[in-house]
Amino acid sequence: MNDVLLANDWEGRQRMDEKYDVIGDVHGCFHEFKNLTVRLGYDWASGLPVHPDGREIVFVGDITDRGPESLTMIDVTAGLVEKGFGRYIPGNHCDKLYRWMIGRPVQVSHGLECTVRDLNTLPLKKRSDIMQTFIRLYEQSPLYLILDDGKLVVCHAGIRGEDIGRPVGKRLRSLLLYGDTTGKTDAHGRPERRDWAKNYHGSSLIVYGHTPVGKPRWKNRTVNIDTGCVFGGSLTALRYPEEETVSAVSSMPFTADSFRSFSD
Ligand SMILES: [Mn+2]
Repeated sequence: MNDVLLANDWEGRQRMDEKYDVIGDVHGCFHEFKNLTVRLGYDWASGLPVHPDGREIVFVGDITDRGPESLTMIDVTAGLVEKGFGRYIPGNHCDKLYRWMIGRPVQVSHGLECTVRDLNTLPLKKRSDIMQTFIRLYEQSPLYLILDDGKLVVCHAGIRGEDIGRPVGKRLRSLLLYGDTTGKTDAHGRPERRDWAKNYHGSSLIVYGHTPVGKPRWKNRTVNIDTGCVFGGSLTALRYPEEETVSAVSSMPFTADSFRSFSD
């Protein structure tokens, strides 16, 4: 009898305990992604990172562009999602790559040219396979994730407390993919952004990326884990429910101008 109860309890706990490693913007930095997941205890023997404790990888988007191995990241991400070992939401780069793949007119710039170049070096069959894989991944992915009964929210660039749980309309879609932009540009010609995290007073932890910062930036119950791996910073994971960050140093050249600093 005790054994049965223990077994049920154990099964219940396996279902209830949601454990995630949320990964910041990878931008084709497969080498750093692999290093980081190994440090987090993932086993690559199957060709995909699998955790012995059933932890799941969650990507905040922007897995491709700029970096050296965007196509490998597409394969790995799609493989994890297909097998139920991981989750993914698209970032603005993913959205643009998708639109390019389905033949929409987009500017092949800001790192998309690297992914397109990599695709164009492949034999036609392989090129078509990877495009189908990415199109399928993108089309089946939500723009944000509500996990652990709402205690954890993952988005690419931003969300407001009152948006959580709401269907995604045009305004929310833009906030999720691009952040809270003013429509103006700053001295570097980059979109001027409002600090939405400053105005967030909810209790769910919001994990996001999109804006490269020197180290993970905590503000209220939000954390930006885009530590600019492709710009020579590091690739960061937020371990949940532990709420601790782990970063793997980047092998890419450091470009200080790519990082934002906040006055808080
Ligand atoms: Mn982004």
